[in-house]
Amino acid sequence: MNSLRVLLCGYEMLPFFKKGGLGDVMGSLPKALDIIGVEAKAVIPYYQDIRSKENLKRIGQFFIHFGSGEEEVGVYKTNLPNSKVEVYFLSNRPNLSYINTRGKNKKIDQFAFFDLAVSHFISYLSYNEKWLPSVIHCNDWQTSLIPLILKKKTSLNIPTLLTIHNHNYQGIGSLKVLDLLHIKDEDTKEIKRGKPVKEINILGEGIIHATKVSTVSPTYAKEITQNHMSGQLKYFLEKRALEKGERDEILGILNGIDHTVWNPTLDNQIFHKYDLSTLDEGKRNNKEDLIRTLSLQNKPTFAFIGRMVKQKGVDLLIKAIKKLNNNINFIFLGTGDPNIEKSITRVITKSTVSNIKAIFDYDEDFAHKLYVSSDFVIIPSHFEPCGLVQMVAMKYGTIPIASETGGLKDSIIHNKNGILFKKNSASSLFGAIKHALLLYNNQSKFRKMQVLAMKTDFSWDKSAKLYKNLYTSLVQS
Ligand code: NHF
Repeated sequence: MNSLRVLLCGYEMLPFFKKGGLGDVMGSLPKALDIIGVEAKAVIPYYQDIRSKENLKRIGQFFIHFGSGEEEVGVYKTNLPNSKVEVYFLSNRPNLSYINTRGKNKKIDQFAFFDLAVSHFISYLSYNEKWLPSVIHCNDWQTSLIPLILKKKTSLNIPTLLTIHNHNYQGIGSLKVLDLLHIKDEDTKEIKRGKPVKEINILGEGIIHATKVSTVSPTYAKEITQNHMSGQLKYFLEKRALEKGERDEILGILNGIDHTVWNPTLDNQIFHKYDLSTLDEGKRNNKEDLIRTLSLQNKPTFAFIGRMVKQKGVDLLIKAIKKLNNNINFIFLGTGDPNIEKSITRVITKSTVSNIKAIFDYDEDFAHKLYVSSDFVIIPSHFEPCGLVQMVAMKYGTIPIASETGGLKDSIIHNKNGILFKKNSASSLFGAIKHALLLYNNQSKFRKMQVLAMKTDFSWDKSAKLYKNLYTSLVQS
């Protein structure tokens, strides 16, 4: 076993279970790693949602000591579709069937359970599947206790990489979770680090204990480490920097997208397939079908596709839309915070602007149709670690209009393959929409931008190689 062997751990993974962008990454990065010779496997919880869709084979079980009892963890396995990548699912009815929504501590306890289970699963893998990972790749707070548990509760000495996909979700809650894990007093002291703390910050513990920390774009890496965007994480980032020294920077590796899923020449979910040579016709036909489906007229069409949470900047968009006239179509697709949904509904009912539609649903099929049929997608995020919407849109020749932040800044070249505007500024967004309309009216310039957008390479090729280099450096250090 000389090759690089990486176990990716996460709480979501396409096509099995998806809540957000991490699901896309978990579903596509392992395949890209496999292609360049990294042996990648993944492990996620076996939720009831997955159980009811996939009839997976149980291959074994093991026991863990959690709280006051011995808990059985079932192991299931299948392949990531169209690849050799093996995906393992850990089951435990009380703790891993659903994502707990009743109180933050419940969720923390259940992912502490998952992290403890993963830490034991590594020995299971080695013994039963004859495969011992050389690197454990954790993702977001839900798997951020793994580095601490490996150090405190096992004799395994395997380097860990923690990738932060969104610093806003940190897993903050009662220190009692340490009792469930049987992590002793002396370690609790370590967590308190000489100051009184009432709560544990799980992402913070991951930052302290992981061998290496990365995030999903170079600009976001700078934003969270230098530009005071990290909020409560600041303490942990500074602590790590102090302990590890300057050479241990938080690395930003831009995500890629799966071009077998997001591709106008292959996509069975869009009305009409097309490529660069049939771009005009393809876009026109798709747009005609969309506007017919939604009873709209043929006007420049803008879309917002994404979770309706504060981060995504719908507030800015609403301010800008209120100033626009009737000469555009606007379609919102996504679900989330009911207050944000209500604010959109209010604009639709009160505004003089017709031609605004909202579909408050997580509808992957309709998302494909909307990406392909719109002229522009707007991504007004207050911050965006990487962002996948702009990459997908560009692949379909749909022009992104995005805040100049995080991965949006790293993937869009202003006025070449998209339009950037000043983050957190509704007036700058309004200016960008005006600019987009001028561009739309100059069809040759607009087409040139569409072609450049479609030609931009957002495949995983480059980034998978960067991960490979990073894993190699961890194994060698
Ligand atoms: O692309 C996957 C995704 C990011 O910006 C996105 C986000 C959540 O906020 O890395 O994670």
